[in-house]
Amino acid sequence: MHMKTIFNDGFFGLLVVTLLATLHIFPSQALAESDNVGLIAGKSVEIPRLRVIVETDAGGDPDDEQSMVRFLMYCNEWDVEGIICTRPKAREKENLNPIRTGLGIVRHMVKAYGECYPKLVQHDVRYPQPDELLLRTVSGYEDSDEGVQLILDAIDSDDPRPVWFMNWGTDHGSASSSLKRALDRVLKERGPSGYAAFKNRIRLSSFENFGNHTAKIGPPFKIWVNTFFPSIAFPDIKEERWYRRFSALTATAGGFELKHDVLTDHGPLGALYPTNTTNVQKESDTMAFLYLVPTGMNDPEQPTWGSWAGRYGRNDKNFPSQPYYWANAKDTWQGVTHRESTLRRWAVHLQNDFKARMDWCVSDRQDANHPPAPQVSGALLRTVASGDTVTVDASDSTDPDGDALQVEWTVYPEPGSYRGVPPTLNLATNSQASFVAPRVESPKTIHLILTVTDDGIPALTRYQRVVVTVAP
Ligand SMILES: [Ca+2]
Ligand SMILES: [Ca+2]
Repeated sequence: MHMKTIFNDGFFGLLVVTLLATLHIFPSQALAESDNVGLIAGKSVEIPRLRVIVETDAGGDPDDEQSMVRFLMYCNEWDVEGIICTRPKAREKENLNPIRTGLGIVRHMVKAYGECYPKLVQHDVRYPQPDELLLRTVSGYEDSDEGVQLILDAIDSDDPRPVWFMNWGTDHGSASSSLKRALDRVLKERGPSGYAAFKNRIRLSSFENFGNHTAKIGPPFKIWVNTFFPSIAFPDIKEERWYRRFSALTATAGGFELKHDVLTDHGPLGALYPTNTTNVQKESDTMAFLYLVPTGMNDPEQPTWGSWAGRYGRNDKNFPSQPYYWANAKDTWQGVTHRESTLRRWAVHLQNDFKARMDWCVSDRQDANHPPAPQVSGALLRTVASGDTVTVDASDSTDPDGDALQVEWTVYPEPGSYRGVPPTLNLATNSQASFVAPRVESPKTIHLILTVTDDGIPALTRYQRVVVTVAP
């Protein structure tokens, strides 16, 4: 049977989009569940804002403070339910912050964010009020209940969205994770079914600090993306833990220069970025939230799709039957097949984006750059038959500053299930591309990435992803 994209536009597209938005389902979830190809289509589906909680042992390795500067620059992208600080006393010698408690250090940073806020809201009205953020910045010390209570309140709320939890390590001298404590309490007070209902509302982009709750006490977390490990996935890179690669892959990408772009003339928050870490711009914890930045290309429910924190595969070694992921995936990019290619390919984009946000701290709207808005005509999820010509068109893409746009369509072979030679894209114009769907024996997916970069300073990039399911 000759199948075409069924609902790539119009009423049904709208209907599906509305449904997805109402149910807070990511388009990819619908895709994953639709083995009956052809029933699902989405068009410019906006990913619902994620609810997030950060748990940091700031006051130890100063790299938490580095990551916190960047995190606060992105807090317009999510609903930040809370920031939990687990270290009661800053570590002597290693941490040189004049403030000597973890909570004090982070609250001071949130206040610096507050000083930037009048400028930041000019660039995005979704930046949260500093006072609100300050109220949600709490202690997770062992003798405090605030962190545990914050987690209980967020997860027990009647908001239908799950909560993405990020533990940024609980290094020696830090209290144990408030999420671990919350789960202990819920299990004790609500029994196994109450515990399961609670746990099912949690998603993890996180370090592992949850004791028996990680794997021994069921159910498993719905999804855990470990942006920190593994360290020994590949013999050729030996003990290099994934979190240690962030600095190496991004520190100077696109000409990024810490002193020029963050530390000086970019307001009080950038000035708090510590420089006394083992690796320059270490930011070990940054990938936990970069994984969640909605760029148009990623979907947090799909670790194998790739993100600004790289691409992730199942951790079958340690958790063979659980939906737990780590950084063991490889991409081939610019001729290099390596795990690092999964992040290196986006490094310039993500550093330019950070740069622009630091500019927002001190600039009026008209004096800074803002990312473009890629727009694909037709469905983002399509089903076609072998031999069909698939056409994708991005000519409706825009830029809020009126910048000229560079538009690029590429096949991203690794996330797709089609394992033959990737199809060649025929480029009709800069914005329009087409390919002939290859022969398949069973339904296979091919991922196309639309990359749109403006010509502002710094140049900013956003994406869209079209997933084409090819039926025999
Ligand atoms: Ca940490
Ligand atoms: Ca722009």
